[in-house]
Amino acid sequence: MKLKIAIQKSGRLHDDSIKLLKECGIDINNGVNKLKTEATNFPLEVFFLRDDDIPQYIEDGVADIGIVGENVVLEKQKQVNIVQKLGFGKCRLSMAVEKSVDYTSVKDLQNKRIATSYPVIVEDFLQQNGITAEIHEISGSVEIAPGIGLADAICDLVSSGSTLFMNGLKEVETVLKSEAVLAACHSLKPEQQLLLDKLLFRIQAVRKAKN
Ligand code: PRT
Ligand code: ZN
Repeated sequence: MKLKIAIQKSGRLHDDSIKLLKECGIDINNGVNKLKTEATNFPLEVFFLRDDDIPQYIEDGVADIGIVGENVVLEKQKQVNIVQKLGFGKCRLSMAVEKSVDYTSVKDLQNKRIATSYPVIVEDFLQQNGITAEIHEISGSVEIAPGIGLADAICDLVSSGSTLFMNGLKEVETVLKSEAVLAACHSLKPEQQLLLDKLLFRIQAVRKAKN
C-alpha cells in the first residue's frame, strides 16, 4: 500500500514541494518530464500535475493527498480536507484598479466590470459585501485588462506587488490570503491515514525547526 501525493509539475510551488519532501527525509527520483515517480525510502507515489487539476484528483481519490495553493482549493470548490498549511507560496488575492482611479471603499466596485481568474472567490466576496458587479473570467494576463478597456478592476494574485505597479495598477482590497497547503481526500483507507499521519508528523517537525 502506497500513499499517492499530487504536486505541481512545474511552476511556483514545484521546487518548494520537492524540497519539503526532501526535508522530511523522503528521497524521490525526480526525472525531468516524468509524470509519476516513487519515493525510494517511503511508501509514497508522486504525481506531477497542473495545480488546477489537483483538487479534483484528490476529491476523486486518484491522489490521496496533494500540495496546492489554498486559493486553488477554494476556487475549485472540491470536497477535500485542508490538513496542514505549509508556509510557502504565500500570496494574496487582491482587487486592483488603475492608479488614477479615486477609490475609497468596496462600494466603489458597484456595477463595475472585474476581470479575474477566480470568479467563484470574487463572486463570494462581492456577495458578502453586498456588491453587484460584472465578473469577466480570463485565464491569464489579467493585469492588462483595465489598460485595454476590458475591465474597471481586476482581482488577481499578488506577492511583491511589482506586476501591479508595472501595469499602472494599485491594490485596493485584499480578498484572500493564501499559501500552499497539504490537502487530503475525505475517504482515506486506514492504512493511508496512518501513512498520512506519519508524513504529517515529519512535516510538522520540519515546520517547527524553521520557526
Ligand atoms: O501550470 P500550472 O497550472 O500548474 O501553474 P499556474 O501557472 O496556474 O500557477 P503558478 O505556478 O503561477 O502559481 C501556483 C501557485 O503559487 C498559485 O496558485 C498561488 O497559490 C501561488 N503564488 C504565490 C502565486 C504567486 N505567489 C504570484 N505572485 N501565483 C501567482 N502569482 C502571479 C500573479 O498571478 C501575478 O501575475 O505573480 C504575479 C504577481 O506577482 P508579484 O510578485 O509581481 O506581485
Ligand atoms: Zn494553474
